Amino acid sequence: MSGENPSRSSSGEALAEPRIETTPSPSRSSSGEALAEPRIETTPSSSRSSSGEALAEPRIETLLDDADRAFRDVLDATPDGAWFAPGRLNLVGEHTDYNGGFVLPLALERGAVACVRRRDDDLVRVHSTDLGSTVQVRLGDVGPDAGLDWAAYVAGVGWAAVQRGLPVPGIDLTVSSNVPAGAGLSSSAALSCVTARAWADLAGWDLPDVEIAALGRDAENHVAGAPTGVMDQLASVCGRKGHALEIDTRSVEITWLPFDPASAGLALLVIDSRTPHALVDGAYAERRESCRRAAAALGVEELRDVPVDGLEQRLAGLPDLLRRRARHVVTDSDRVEQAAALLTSGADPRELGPLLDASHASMRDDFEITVPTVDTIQRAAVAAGAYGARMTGGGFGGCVIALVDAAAVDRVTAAVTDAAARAGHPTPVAFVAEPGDGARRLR
Ligand code: GAF
Repeated sequence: MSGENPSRSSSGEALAEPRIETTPSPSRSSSGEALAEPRIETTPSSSRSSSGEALAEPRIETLLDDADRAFRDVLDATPDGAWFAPGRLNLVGEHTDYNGGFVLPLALERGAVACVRRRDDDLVRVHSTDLGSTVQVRLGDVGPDAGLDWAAYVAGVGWAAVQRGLPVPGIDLTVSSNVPAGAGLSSSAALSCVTARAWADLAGWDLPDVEIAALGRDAENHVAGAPTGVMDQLASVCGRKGHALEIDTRSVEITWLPFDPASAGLALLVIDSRTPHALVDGAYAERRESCRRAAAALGVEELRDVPVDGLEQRLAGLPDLLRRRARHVVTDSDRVEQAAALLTSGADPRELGPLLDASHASMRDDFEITVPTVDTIQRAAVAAGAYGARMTGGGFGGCVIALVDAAAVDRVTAAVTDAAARAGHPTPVAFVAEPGDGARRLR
């Protein structure tokens, strides 16, 4: 794509900006995984088909090799370093983060690896090995409506830093990710946060982690046009191995709570329905607007301010749609507090199960963000013995998480695969998640 206003780089080279070149990579899916069906992965580092055949899944080292090779081959340069930022998985508390409520996400061990070099001009050159796409833009041309496509999540971080008055050098960046896109696992936060972490390190911005996350969120909200809340980027930057993060999204206070399903003989199974969603679609923004209208009608600043006690009575005067939207937000935020109390008390994590089921029902019936593919998987997982299961993420597709006995992973995976096939849905892909660390420099 060529813009109408050709400009010049500091080296005098003529640039038509932004410039987006896309070369299809036929052997890889958008998540970078080898395409082979059915894909049933039972551990984060190795995958298994339903017939037991091991399937290749790119590991961090492979992502690093890919990004490093592209840096030399496509950008014809040598990186200053390499960084990683994870995708996130939300245990409970959906669509509560833009209502000032509570969320309980964890950082995944999957994520985006970026090789990055600081430039001494104002050019931003980025390449995605997964998409086979290269984008080149001058910092001064980055902003809302810049038409940067996926590269808005990278270049937008520079724009967000400029808004804060930070000194912003240009960068070269190549990225490779193993977070499936549109699966509700925040592939976008992994991209914006790996960029923010790397840019901050190379430019010497001395910012606390929550500010690094805010740079990523501003890139997403203002340049990519995805009206997200604060959860995904905070989880990606502030995640800790073996912990879930209880986040008060109003104060942005984070409490790290030990969460280690494996030590209790459990597994957190993530089942991708392979029905992708897109946050820039109107439905997410529509839910935000409904919540704002419900809060206004209730005379509160945010739905966070509505107590869960006596909820039905408090909401009784609202039109049915707003009543159900508000009920979901208030009860799901309360489920986060209940889940956090369980984890804090050291209770058996199996006790989280009913909260997961209740959250799914609330998303399905009140917030209306589930779709038949995820409902089928959620039901099948519970019927096959999961302690609880729910869709995770923004909704309208994506992944279901199920808390299962470690020994039941294969059985539950087979049951959801079978249920999806019988309903004529895409073959799901499953893997076991463990809470990992947040964004960091790799070398
Ligand atoms: C998406 C958004 F990016 C988050 O901010 C959050 O609202 C989530 O959907 C729903 O809980 O991931």
